[in-house]
Amino acid sequence: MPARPQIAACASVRGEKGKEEREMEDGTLAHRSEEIIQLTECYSAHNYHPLDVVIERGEGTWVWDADGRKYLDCLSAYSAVNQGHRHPEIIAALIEQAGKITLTSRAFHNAEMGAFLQELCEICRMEMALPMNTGAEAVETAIKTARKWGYTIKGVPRDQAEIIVCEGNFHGRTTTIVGFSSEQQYKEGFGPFTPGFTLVPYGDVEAFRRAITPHTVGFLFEPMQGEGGVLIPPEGYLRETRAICNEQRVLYIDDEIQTGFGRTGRLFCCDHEDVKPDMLILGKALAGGVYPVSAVTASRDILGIFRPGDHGSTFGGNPLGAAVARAALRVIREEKLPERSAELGAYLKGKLLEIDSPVVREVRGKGLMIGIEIKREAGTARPYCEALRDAGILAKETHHQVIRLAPPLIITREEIDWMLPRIAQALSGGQA
Ligand code: IF1
Repeated sequence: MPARPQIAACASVRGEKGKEEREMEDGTLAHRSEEIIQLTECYSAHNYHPLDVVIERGEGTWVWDADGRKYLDCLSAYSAVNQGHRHPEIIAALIEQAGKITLTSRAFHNAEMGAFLQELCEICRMEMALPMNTGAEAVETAIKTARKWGYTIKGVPRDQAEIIVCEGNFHGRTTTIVGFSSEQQYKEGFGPFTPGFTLVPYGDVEAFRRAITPHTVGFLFEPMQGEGGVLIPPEGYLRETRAICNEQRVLYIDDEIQTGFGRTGRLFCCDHEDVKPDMLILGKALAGGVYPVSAVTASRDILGIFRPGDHGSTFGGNPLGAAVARAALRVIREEKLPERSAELGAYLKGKLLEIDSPVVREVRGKGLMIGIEIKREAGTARPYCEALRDAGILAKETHHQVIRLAPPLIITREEIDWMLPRIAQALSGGQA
């Protein structure tokens, strides 16, 4: 490669990492991927440590790398691509809307946003929605909503509002949100942080009850923790904390950015305990991984607290995102993705539990959000993810010990059957 000088310099700084050349099926060595990785690592801030695979194309459950190798995607871009890559109906909506108008700003109305929010509210059984773009922005929106609700409706004294959050939480990367993370690395070097958050252990109803004060305005939680390592709270936790929030007039703020839209085998994860949140925070699969669209949905007495000028976003509610999200919601409904996720997730988890592996500590999950926890004495999950990649399956480790399996919800039983022996081989302990 006639490398530009800066890239050559970066490559030498990078040293050993990423220099591997994997053999192609026809015996040739893969070079394009390596060149692209070098270029990327040279210019990109190193805020990630991706697996050494360059994805160039995707369709449905499958992706192809820059050297033509094919992989089954078991991450789905952290559950954003629940509908599968480039779902034809979603792409058609994108193209059709791109032929009309993409962005108006909220200084004017656009012809798509109203219908999008109506359809979203119907599917969420809510009355109002506030559209944003990324998950973190929607979480920030929920925090602002809970605080303003606390001051104007609940009567909390000015600037005294408290929000209870859980240890192991992941709600995004803004300074306010990382400020209440229990993960040191997410905060280290980024302070000072926003006050007003109280951490409690995840899954502990009594600890939650004890943390409530007259100034508590909200309980912000994930109904299953993804980044926390695919953690499921004890049965009854969602129901009991819901009841306490009702008693104490605390808003129950359910972050389903990752667990929403069928991922855990129900439309929303809180449906497993028949619980209805006060605020439901959505993102990722809301627009099928085709466009960043997020939203907070709630009742009129909660989202009704906003006045013009209180909050906003240049891109929030834009017509391109709205059209894409409408199609993405239609696909979830028409293809019964929550039902598929429940059925195929139960099948996959059942088969994974049958694998007799010396390195697996536990297999857990709901629907198609499954974690395989590797025993500490067998090392971290990373080399197993690398072995899976070499076998044609893309998964990413979380919290060092857990391999997360979260394929698109359109996955078929045949594709699961294709994966299973490969997963068994990677977990055989003989280091594939
Ligand atoms: C990254 C995890 C997944 C989320 C919940 C809000 C957000 C997320 C429950 C923020 C985002 C992502 C972001 C991604 C890694 C990822 C993740 F491993 F960190 F936990 F999905 F599993 N609430 N989750 O899961 O949404 O602003 O990113 O749109 O690379 O940081 P965002």
